Amino acid sequence: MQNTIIQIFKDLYQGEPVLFRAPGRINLLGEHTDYNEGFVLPAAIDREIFFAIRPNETDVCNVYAVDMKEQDSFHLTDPAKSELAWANYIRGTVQQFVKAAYAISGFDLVFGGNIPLGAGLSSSAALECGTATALNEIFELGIPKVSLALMAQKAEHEYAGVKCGIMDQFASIHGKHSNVILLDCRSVSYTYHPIDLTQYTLLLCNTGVKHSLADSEYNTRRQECEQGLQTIRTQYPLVESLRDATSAMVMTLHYQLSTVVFNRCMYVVQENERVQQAVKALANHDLKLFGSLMYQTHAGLSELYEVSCPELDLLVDLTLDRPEVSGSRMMGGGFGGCTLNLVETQHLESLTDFLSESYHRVYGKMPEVYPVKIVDGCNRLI
Ligand code: GAF
Repeated sequence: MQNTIIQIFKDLYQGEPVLFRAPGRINLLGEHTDYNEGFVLPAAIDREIFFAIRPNETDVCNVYAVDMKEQDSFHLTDPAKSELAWANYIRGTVQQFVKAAYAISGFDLVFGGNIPLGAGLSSSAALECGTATALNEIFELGIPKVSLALMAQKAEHEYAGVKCGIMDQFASIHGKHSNVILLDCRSVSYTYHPIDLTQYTLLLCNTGVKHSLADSEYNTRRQECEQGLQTIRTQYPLVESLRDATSAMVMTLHYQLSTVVFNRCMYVVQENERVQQAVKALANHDLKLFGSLMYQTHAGLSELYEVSCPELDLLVDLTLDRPEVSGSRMMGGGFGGCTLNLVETQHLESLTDFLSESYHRVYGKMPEVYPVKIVDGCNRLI
């Protein structure tokens, strides 16, 4: 893959590029908590995008997307959006550098990778973060990693219109081999926690669907949380975000919150508590407990937060009678994409067959199933 990207760069632009990689991410626990200033537990995975890049000493940025076989060119100072969805992640990122007056020039870039699109594995965050990391290095800007993640997040807000939290960009940049990241999304401070996967595999199972309401419902969930927060604050003024609320507080306000908003708030409060329990389970090498927290998260996302869908629910339900599965849940924003499963490695093959056949029987298509490994975040390769 890397060699193909470099060769295409040489064919298109001549000369020797510098090579970077940017990974996608999984999230083990802490879903829809990041924009509530809560806690998340993501990790970077061995599904990646490679970037061959070189400054071209003009003010034009030329980008070729190998997988799409599409080309985009834009002037550095032109803030316009492109008709090509993928191009906006790059344009949006470049604009963050321009707006902050960092000294960059135009560049030639070829990228391609193996992060499945629309699967909830943050291919867009990888595109933003890889671009940000590459610009930071080739123009020797010395921007700290946390700031790069925040710039990448802003690109997503402004050029994709999704008011995402910081989790995906943070994980792509800060990933660490064999570790999950406990990220406090309020202070953007973090600690690494090793996950002992000697006998287990993290298995993604892709429904192959992305329901069209995903982006609009995501923004609606943010508003509902904000609405709940305002009501909670009338009685508990010290609560700055849902991260500070407790189940008892939410219960007290049961009659002042609509059922929907009550459920959203309850889910977020409980999910933050689960993340804390999950970190303790990891420290105790207790992947059974960790897995049961994953199931609880799925139930919350499905019933209280209402961001699951029948395809995701089926894949999770299918694992319930399988003792080799410690935990299973939908992952990411919801309404499609993947489930994440914590599976005893020795039973991986039989489980994969079972899930694939059962899903096929109901939906008439095979889900894509991929075991993933936890790897380092964005870096320069050559
Ligand atoms: C998407 C968003 F981009 C993240 O910020 C996060 O909110 C996630 O959905 C849900 O946990 O991936």
